[in-house]
Amino acid sequence: MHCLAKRHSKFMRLVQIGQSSEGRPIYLAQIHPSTGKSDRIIFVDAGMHAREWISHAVALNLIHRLLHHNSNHTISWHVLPVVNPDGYVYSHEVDRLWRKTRSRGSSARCYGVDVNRNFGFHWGGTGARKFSCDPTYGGESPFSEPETRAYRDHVLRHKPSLKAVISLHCYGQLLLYPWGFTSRHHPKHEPLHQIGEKMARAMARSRGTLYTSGQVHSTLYPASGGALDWVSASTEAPFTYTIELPDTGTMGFITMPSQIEPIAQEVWDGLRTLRQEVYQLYREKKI
Ligand code: 0X9
Ligand code: ZN
Repeated sequence: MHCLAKRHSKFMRLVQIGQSSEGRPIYLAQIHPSTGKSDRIIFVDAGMHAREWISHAVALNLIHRLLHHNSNHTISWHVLPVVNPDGYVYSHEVDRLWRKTRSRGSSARCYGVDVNRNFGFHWGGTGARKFSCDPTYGGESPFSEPETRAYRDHVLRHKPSLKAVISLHCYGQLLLYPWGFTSRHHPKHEPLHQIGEKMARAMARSRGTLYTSGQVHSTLYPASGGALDWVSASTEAPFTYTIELPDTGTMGFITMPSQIEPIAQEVWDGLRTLRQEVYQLYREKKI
C-alpha cells in the first residue's frame, strides 16, 4: 500500500486512521477520481474478522483495480483492507481460525472481542455474547476496542459524503443489508433489497456465482452491535451491505489462493453496479 500510494500519488493517499490494541497502524487507502477529491465516497472495509483472509485479499485487489481502471465517475473510494491487524497476525502465527481482536479487558478471562459486535447500536442484543471466551463476544462496553473506534471515527469524519459502505467477510455467498439486531424491516428495506438483487445479478455474470441478497437477521442470523447496523443508523448512507464471499467447497473460512482473482472479479462487477447506482442518485439530485 505504501508502494502504491507513492507510485500513484496523484490519485491515492494512505491515511492511518488508528492503532490496534497491540500498537499496529490501521491504514486506509483513499482513491480519488482524476477530476480530484470528491464529496461522494464509497467505503469498503475488510479484515474485521481475522480468519477471513479472502476479504483482505479482495480489498487489496480492489485498490489495484481502482488505480488501473480509471473511470469518469466523480466518486472517491476509501478502502480499509485490515480493520483488525492484531487478529490477522495471530491467525497467521498461532491460530488460523482466530476471529476476534487480541485485547483483554480487566475483568475478561479470554482474549479478543468481536469487532462486529462491538459497535454502539443495540450493543449486547441478540446474537452477541457477554462471555469473553465466546467468538461473538461484544466487549466490556460499546466501542471498547481501538479498532472499532478507529472505524467509527473515520465514518463520522466523512459522514456527509458517505454514500455506500461495504463490509467484506466470508463465507456464504450472501449480500446482506441491515438490520442484524432485529427482524423488523429497515426503513430503506425496499431499495436495499432491489439494489442488492441488481448487484447479485452483476456478480453472477463472470462465472455464475450466485449470491443471495437479504436482511442479516433473517438471511443469516440475528447479530447485534454490528458495524453496518451502526453505520446505517448513524449516517445517511443509502447503501450498506455486508458481502459474505464464497468459500472453496468444504473449507469454510479457508479459501484457496487460486480463488482470489475470480472472487475479486465478481466483487468488482458488483461494486461497479453499486457505483452506477450512487452516480445515478447523484445525477437525479437525490443525494
Ligand atoms: O457474524 C458476522 O459478524 C458476519 N458473518 S461472519 O461469518 N463473517 O462472521 C455477518 C455480519 C452481518 N452484519 C450485521 N450484523 N449488520
Ligand atoms: Zn466476518
